[in-house]
Amino acid sequence: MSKKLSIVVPTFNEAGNVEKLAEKIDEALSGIEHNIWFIDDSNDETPEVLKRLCEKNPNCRYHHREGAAQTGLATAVIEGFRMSDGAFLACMDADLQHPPEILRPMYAAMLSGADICIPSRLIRGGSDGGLDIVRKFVSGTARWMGKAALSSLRNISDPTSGLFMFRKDMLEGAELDPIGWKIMVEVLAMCRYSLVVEIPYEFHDRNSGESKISKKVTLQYIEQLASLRKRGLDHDSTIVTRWSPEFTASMVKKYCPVKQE
Ligand SMILES: Nc1nc2c(ncn2[C@@H]2O[C@H](COP(=O)(O)OP(=O)(O)O)[C@@H](O)[C@H]2O)c(=O)[nH]1
Ligand SMILES: [Mg+2]
Repeated sequence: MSKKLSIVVPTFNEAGNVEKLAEKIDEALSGIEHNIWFIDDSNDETPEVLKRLCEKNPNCRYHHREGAAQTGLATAVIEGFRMSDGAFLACMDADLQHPPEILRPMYAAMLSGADICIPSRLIRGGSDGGLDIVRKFVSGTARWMGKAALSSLRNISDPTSGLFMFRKDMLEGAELDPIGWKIMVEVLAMCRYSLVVEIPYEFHDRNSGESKISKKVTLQYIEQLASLRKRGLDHDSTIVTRWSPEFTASMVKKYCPVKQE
């Protein structure tokens, strides 16, 4: 069975980040078969930067879409999931707020039998240090609302982030139709799975450029939750396991140790 990993990265005006991100992902996943799919809605020079990057890095692919800018994050990620060829799929932001080094421990969780691996800022060993007080408040409220609305989010410590990895075959038969940005919420509510593994990670400041979050995105999230209360599957029997930093390190050693050259 293939163990290939595809990382889907949505981009909107991330020219200053994509090359560094690709380099760090390749470094983090040395020895692991992987590719990186940039799904781009930019209206700046990002497509040219991506074109050059893909010409020199055989692990990189990009798909540029016209006319979806700033409304297209979730559709971009879904398009990337469908296009990519990995047996395991990950979603990661382009701005290096999600540290690429976390991909190897996430991959170890998948090889150990997880259906989904969700890194968390909110368990021992994690940190949301990159957020200012307003974003902390908004993010805390979004989590609370999600858990109140959906059984699939109830036992997940950090359900509203955009960083996760899962088995591609979970998409078969799943009707994903997200409004707005919260693609992981959609996957958690609409796919079938039984084991979720959480591992700790440290959230960082944006490397370059600006956040594109807006009030509209917040309103779309509320709309999405209301819709998922009707459409979402029941997940009361899902098992959620939390790995400590020490256990995570031991699982990396066991399943995908870094080979010394
Ligand atoms: N393809 C695509 N990507 C987007 C869009 N909006 C945001 N992104 C990307 O989604 C990720 C998260 O966006 P960001 O602005 O960093 O949000 P924040 O981290 O919540 O402040 C980044 O990689 C963005 O480039 C969009 O409309 N289309
Ligand atoms: Mg960001």
